[in-house]
Parts: sequence; structure tokens; C-alpha cells
Amino acid sequence: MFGWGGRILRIDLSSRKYAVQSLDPSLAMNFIGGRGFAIKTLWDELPPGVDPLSPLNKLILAVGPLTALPIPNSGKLVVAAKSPLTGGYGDGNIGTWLAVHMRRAGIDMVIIEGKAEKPTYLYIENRGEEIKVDFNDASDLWGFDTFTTEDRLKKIHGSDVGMILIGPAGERLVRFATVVVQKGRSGGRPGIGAVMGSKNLKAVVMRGHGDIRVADPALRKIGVDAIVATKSKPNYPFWMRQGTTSTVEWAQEASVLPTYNFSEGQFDDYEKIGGFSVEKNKVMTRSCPFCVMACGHVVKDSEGELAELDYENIAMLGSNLGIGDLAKVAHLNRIADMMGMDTISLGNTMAFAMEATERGLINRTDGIEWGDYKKAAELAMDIALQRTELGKLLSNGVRASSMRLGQEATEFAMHVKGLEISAYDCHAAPGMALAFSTSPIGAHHKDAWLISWEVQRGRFDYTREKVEKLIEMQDIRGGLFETIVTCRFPWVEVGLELDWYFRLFKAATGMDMNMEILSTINNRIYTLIRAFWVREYGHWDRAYDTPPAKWFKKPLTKGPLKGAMLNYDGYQRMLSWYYELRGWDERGIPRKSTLSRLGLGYVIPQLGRITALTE
Ligand code: PTT
Repeated sequence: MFGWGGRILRIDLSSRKYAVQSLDPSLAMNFIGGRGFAIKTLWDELPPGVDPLSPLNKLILAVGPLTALPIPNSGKLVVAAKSPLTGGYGDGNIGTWLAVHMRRAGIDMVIIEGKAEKPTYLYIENRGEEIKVDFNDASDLWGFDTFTTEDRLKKIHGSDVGMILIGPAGERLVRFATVVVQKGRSGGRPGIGAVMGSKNLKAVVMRGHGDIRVADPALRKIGVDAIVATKSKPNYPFWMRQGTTSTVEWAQEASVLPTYNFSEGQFDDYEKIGGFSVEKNKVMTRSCPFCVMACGHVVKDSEGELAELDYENIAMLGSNLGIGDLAKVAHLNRIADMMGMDTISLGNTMAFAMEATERGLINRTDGIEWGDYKKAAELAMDIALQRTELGKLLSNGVRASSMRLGQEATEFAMHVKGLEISAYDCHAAPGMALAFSTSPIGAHHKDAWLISWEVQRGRFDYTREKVEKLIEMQDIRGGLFETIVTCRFPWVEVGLELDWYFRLFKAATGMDMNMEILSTINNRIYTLIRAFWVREYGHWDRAYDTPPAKWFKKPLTKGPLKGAMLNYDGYQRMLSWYYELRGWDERGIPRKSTLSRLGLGYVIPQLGRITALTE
């Protein structure tokens, strides 16, 4: 089989044993790779209702058939597990040399199970067909931040290895701890770093040797042509100047820049933290392996140290907290990277604490005021290290924190399914609100960035057309980029045509790919992920697919869209269309007929035990 390495590496940390298994070709045909492999494995292998922080949870590292090939931006890896933040399916897509080394070693997926007796890091290397895994003592690394840990591991194993690792937040089971590498690549928003921490696993380091076999040697030429095409796109030069950070100015103009815990869509000091400010202060850029569109813009933070910024980080740690100073925002970003925490969730939880303080739900001495940067920096460290009661509380994320503070707090806890919302205010964007609410991991924008299309096409409409567009986007982002496992930026940011990916897929695997195939595969993946959520929650409710009360009840008070808020009935109408188009019933549970049609008949007995399934 061309395109895939054909091997799965299974590692048991409890017994310190490992085994190499053959990749089942039907897994590749039906699920392609990356997220598809992850959900199939988690569905098949996790005991239903398992505690995500127990040894029974599994950490999945999965590449896809286009990962690490000589094509635009291919150095990506899917990291997945049952999420300790949401209790459902969780994944992230991180740029790392580990992805490249997995491909060189002919490994499509690593499944890590059990729990090491003491802090451990894995060193994996292949010699031809043989794969060797060393279980190394990580006691000396435990407690160190991600930057120091990376430097130390490189000193031991050489700077050309691939790795992912966790910081103190992952070790201390912060529910939104991520895996980090390259001093600014961070992945696995739904607490994949905490899953590593719960397994006493500090890092996975790999060196792979070998060639990646493809069906057609013409792939190299198509790949180079695709790189040239990417670089020739009209907005490529501007992208290289500002990357995602130019979204600050766009979001301000469109009134969607999250401000004061998603209460407003505009921020008075937006220019100070915008793309032009980043451009002016930039000292270098950083990127993932094989990237031609470096998106990590590095500036000096308020302490004079280097910190990498993206739009999400700026908005969530800047305007959403009322902080209008780029160097200060960069410092908060640096803390998150070093501790190994997700910036989006960190910004959300701190904004939640600010609003709770304002409303008197947290007393002012313990709490934090809008824009208080000094306290925000202390609080960020406190969340990572859990030194105070407030730090401990917030380390569980906004859903759990709000439930402790009472009903009023749940109305301004900005999450869907427990995952904190990423950086787009949806008071006047029902389509984007639906995108957040139907994202397979909780409120992340990665599966559908509908907002710019929606702003252009009529943001106050609640139409079926919007839902159809959302599904198309989810099928491309989820079905293609999360399964072939390459970066979506060439397509979404500079407009590299999808056809390039279909041609590359054919050259790598010998198999056809088009929108129709893609849509079936993504429907299969989305439906299996939905079945997983229903199984793990033990029931389902439309409320889980509905955004927070604030956007329905508390209108924008400033700017050109003053007075705007979401309409509940209109939103629910769109949600019903969404379910219908996915083949799920009115409760959001996959229909029996859909499961059978997608080849997921094996799901029916388990789901049927939880609830009566609709035909
Ligand atoms: C992603 C999420 C994002 S999405 C951002 S900024 W973005 C935040 N970045 C963080 C960071 O930095 N430090 C930190 N401590 N936490 C952070 N949390 C946030 O994490 C990222 C790029 C980006 S930058 C995006 S959109 C694209 N995402 C892709 C994706 O999801 N799939 C895909 N096939 N291609 C993608 N390409 C782009 O990659 P998560 P990364 Mg990330 C400092 O992982 O869990 O999905 O969270 O992985 O290597 O940093 O690449 O404006």
C-alpha cells in the first residue's frame, strides 16, 4: 500500500512493553489517517465512560498520507485522546519534526497506553524494519518548563530529533494543558498535555530512518509546483509580513474581536496589538517543518524575552482581558508556552475570573480586574502551578469553574461542551456560533472558519444556505486536512486550490480523491465522533450544541452593531438543519440508517444501549 507506512506502534507505559502492528488497509481506506485513525482507535479501544486521566485513556499520535512529503506545509501531527477538559473526543494538530520522523520510520500511528511508574520519556528509533523504544527516566526533567526541557532533550539526543513534550501545567493536570515543541508550537487544546501528565510521560522523542514510499514519483514535481503556486498567490507577500495577526484589524472592523470576556466585538486599543504593531515589533518568524508560510511571529515581551504570537493568542490574552499592550500580551503568551497551557483557554478562564470579580462572585482581594496585566501574569503562573484556591479552580477550565460559582456564572462561561471558545465574538454571527457549537472537539474554529464568509454574505440571516456552507467547510478542514495531516494554511489563507491536494493524494496513494469522497469520509468521522460523545456522556441534549447564554441575552453595547445579539429560535432552526444534513436525529444523535450507510453498523449496539436510536 503506497502512501502509508503500514505500521502502528503500540506502547504500554505500565508494563514498559511495546509492539509493532500492521495497519489494517480498511482503516486507511475508510478513515485515511490523523483524526480518522484517532477516533476509530478511541471508539474501539476505550472502555466506555473511562476517566480521561486514568491509565486506561490512550494517547494517539497520528500522521496521514501527505505528512512530511515535499509539498507545502506538511510537517504536522494529530495528537488525540479522550479529553479531560470536555469529557468527549479531543484532538489538536501540531507542527513538529516528530511527524517527519514517524513517517521516516514507517509509522502511521503511535498508541500510548497505561501509566509509567515514575516520570518517563520515550526515545524511539528504527533501524530498517526494526523499531526500538527506550523508556527513559525523566525525573531530572520533571518540573522543568517546555523550553528548558526541549533544550535538554536536544543536548542528549541531538538537535535533529523530533519530539513533543509537556510543561509543568501538563504535569499538574491543568485541564487545558497542551503539548508543546519548538518554543511556541502548541497543540491539543482539549488537555492532551494533561493526558500525558497523567501517564507520567514528559516527552516522546523520535529519530526515524527511511524513505516515504509514494505511488507516483511525479509527486515531487507536483509538490514543487504546489509550493510555487502557493508563493505566487497575490496575498502571499502580505501574509508573510503579518500572518494570522492581521486578523486583529479585520475582526475590529467586523465587530467580532473578543473583548471583555466576549461581551463586545470591538476594543479601543486594538491598533496597539494588531498586525501592523506585530509587523513593526517582529524580530523573527518561526515555523513548522517544511513550511513555506511561517505563521509564528516572534516579538520581544515586556521582560525583553522572545515570544511567539498568533491572532488567537493576541485576542484572547489581549482584547478579551482588556490588555492593549503588545509586549504584555506577548509575555502572557510566553508564560503559556513555557508552562504548556493553551492560550485560548487561558485567556478565557482569566476573562471569566475578571467578569466574576466585577459581578462580585469572586471577592476583589482574591479576584482580578479588567486589564490588570501584573495580576494576570501572576494568575497565569498560578493556574499552571495551582498555588492558590483561585488558580486551582481555574485550572479546571471555565465550565467546571462556573459550575462551582453557581447559575449566574454559567451564563458567562464562554465554552461549548467544555472547550473554551476561540477568538471570534458571535453576537452577530449565528453561522460561526453554529460552527463553534458543532465542532467535533468543542468550541474551536479549526473545523470551520465560517465567519468571514458570513460577514460578507449576511450576518443576521439564519439560513439553510449557511448550514450547507458550514458542512462544506467542515468536510474540507476536518475531512481533508485533519486526515491527510498537512497544514490548511496554503488553502485557507492564500487560496491554494483544493485540486492540488487531490492530485497530491493520488500521487501519494494511487487513489482518487474528490469532494464527494471527502464528504463521505468526513461524515463517517464526524458521526463516529458524535457517537463517542454520546457514549461518553451517557446521553445527549441539544444544549450541548448551543453556544453560551451571554450571546443570546446580553447584546453588544458599543460600536456599529450596538444592540446585536443571537436569536435563540433562529439558532435552533439552523441546528435542526445541521442535524438533518448530517443524518442525525432531532436530539443530535446519529440515526441507525446513517450509521449503516457510513459503514458504522458496529456502533449501533453500544449506542442502542444508551438510548433508543431513530431509524
Ligand atoms: C490550535 C490553537 C491555535 S489555532 C492557536 S493560534 W491559530 C493558539 N496557539 C497557541 C500558542 O501559540 N501557544 C500556546 N501556549 N497555546 C496556543 N493555543 C492555540 O492553539 C498552529 C497553526 C495555526 S496557529 C493554525 S490556526 C492552524 N491550525 C491548523 C489545524 O488545526 N489543522 C491543520 N491541518 N492545519 C493547521 N494549520 C495552522 O497551524 P491545536 P501549531 Mg496548534 C504560540 O494545535 O490544538 O489545534 O490548537 O499547532 O503547530 O501551533 O500550529 O491562529
